[in-house]
Amino acid sequence: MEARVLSIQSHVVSGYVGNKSAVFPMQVLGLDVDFINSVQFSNHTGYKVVKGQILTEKELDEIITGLKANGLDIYTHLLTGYIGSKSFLCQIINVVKELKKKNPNLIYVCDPVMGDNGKLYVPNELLPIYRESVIQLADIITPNLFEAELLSEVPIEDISDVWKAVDVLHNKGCETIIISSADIKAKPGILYVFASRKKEKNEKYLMELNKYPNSFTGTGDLFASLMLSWMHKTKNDLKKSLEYTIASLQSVLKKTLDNMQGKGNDVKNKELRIIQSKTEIEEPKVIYEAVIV
Ligand code: PLP
Ligand code: PXL
Repeated sequence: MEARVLSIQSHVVSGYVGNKSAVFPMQVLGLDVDFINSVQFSNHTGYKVVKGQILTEKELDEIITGLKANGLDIYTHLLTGYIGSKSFLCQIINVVKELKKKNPNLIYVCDPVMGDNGKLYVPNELLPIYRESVIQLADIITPNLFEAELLSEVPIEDISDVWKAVDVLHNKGCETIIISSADIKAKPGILYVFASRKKEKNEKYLMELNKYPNSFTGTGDLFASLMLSWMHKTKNDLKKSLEYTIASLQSVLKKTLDNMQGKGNDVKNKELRIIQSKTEIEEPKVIYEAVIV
């Protein structure tokens, strides 16, 4: 079946986060993507000035009402990322429920963006909503380590804690959990990817990557969109999807780093080179294997 994706994320006029990071890879991989821009900002929030507009929950509802009125609200996938307010998140919950009513097989891929490295960057009040309402509706979630800790309420120190947190999240009703870039204290310089799918049986994978000496903005958004695309294209082969996703992601990071050479660490030089990586997105060359746990 053909994929019809609805992606509700940020738009930035300049640079690559949110929909700007997620939409092109999905389109290049052949998915038909409709996108709603939850904000329209000049640039991402890591720059010294940010200007623009925020879509309200009422405006989101209006757009969905228009789609519905024309019978355009039939999607195979919904993708959401950074959401900045409680009222918008509650409206997203309504959208998920309505789209799932229209297509009971709809796959909801949720990146529960809340913070990183111990720091929350959304209002506190979003946490219980993600924990008690959103995770239950999501088919695939892609939290980072900090978000997995917040959602599961399991403190994470080592790898066995990660699997405990993953089990808590499965028990809340989410089938597939992917922790996209985990920096475990005991293993500096290594970045882990954890993935677990619980259906009739439980499938678990671990990837060990060498960490790039820099951090970039928009990688989480790119990760989720690549995972969605590859799960569709491989007919839900979790292992292959992880390997292809990481291969493309690392190619984008390498191109981005190469482009920074001699230009300095200025925030605008760190924008992901997604367009320039079109070939590597279409034909990922697998280097890291996902190992069965
Ligand atoms: N950096 C590297 C080197 C990665 O391989 C990955 C993905 O696994 C990421 C970053 C993704 O980071 P995040 O999901 O925290 O944006
Ligand atoms: O990558 C997440 C993200 C989404 N939306 C906006 C952002 C960022 C990260 O900085 O600024 C507006």
